[in-house]
Amino acid sequence: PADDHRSIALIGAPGDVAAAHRGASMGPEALRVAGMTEALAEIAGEVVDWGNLTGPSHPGHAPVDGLRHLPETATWCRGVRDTVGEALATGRIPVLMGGDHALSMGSLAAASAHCRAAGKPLRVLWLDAHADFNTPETSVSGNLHGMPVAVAAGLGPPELTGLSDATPMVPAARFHQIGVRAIDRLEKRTVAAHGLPVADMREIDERSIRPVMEEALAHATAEGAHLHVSFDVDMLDSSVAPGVGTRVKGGPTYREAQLCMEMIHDTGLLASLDVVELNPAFDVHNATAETAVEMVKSLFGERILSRRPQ
Ligand code: 4U7
Ligand code: MN
Ligand code: MN
Ligand code: MN
Repeated sequence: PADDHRSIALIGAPGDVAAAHRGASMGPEALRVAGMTEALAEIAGEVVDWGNLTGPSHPGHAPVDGLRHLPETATWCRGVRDTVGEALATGRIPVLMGGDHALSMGSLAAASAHCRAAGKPLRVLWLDAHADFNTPETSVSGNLHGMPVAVAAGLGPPELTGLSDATPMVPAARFHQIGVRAIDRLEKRTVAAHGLPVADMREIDERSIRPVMEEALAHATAEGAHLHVSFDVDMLDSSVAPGVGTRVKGGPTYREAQLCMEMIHDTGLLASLDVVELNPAFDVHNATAETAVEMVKSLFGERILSRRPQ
């Protein structure tokens, strides 16, 4: 597919109210310091940094009915939804810089409304160590950054499942998850009950990244879908990405993850992106932010040689 040169809207969302550890609120600035804007300008063409959204800071409350900071999370997600929606409506590719992963409920709400209005199929690639498929009933933490996929699929509190113009925003079958290696005991049952398509690390180990990604991308390619990529930086093995709130060993190597990104670019379908869960409070000399920027460069077409390998 031909490279399209739609302009990119960089949107900072410094919200960490839905995470276990504070500090993801420093993510957008750390990504800028690591050169996100310049990298995108060089590879993808026109980039405009729309600055940071504002929203509630972390109140430090205990969970209520199995959910922590529901009103604050909903406020952040509405802001993200409206701004990502504006970027899509004006023909731009929104790149959301989080912030915690609950913010993706806002970008998915926008992407799904946009696709419904345009009559376009939506596919979501969820790159994460976690399935993020908890509900208030299954969650051990009550933290909403562990629930965005379930919410998008219609499970959870109405304040969130109703963020878009239809419920579910994105049916479970339209997700593909890559890199998963930590699912909670009860969460596993929900994943099975709803048939969430998960390529876990064992599958990647046994089959290797390329066929797994080819399969995950085949549906989007066949449909000419709007492809939304939600990149939770903790997808990367914790040795290459220490700067996240929930580190998990046994993840994709730097090159395996970069190959995922290169293959996504080659589809020509990337239409919206989240980069979330970077937590500079845990990082070492901003190295995880720099790695995340390298991954985003590959997503937008940076390659080792200028020719495509056979
Ligand atoms: B992330 C967890 F219990 N499953 O629900 C939970 F292990 O957005 C972690 O993927 C969720 O980083 C991780 O709290 C959320 C936990
Ligand atoms: Mn995660
Ligand atoms: Mn599939
Ligand atoms: Mn996540």
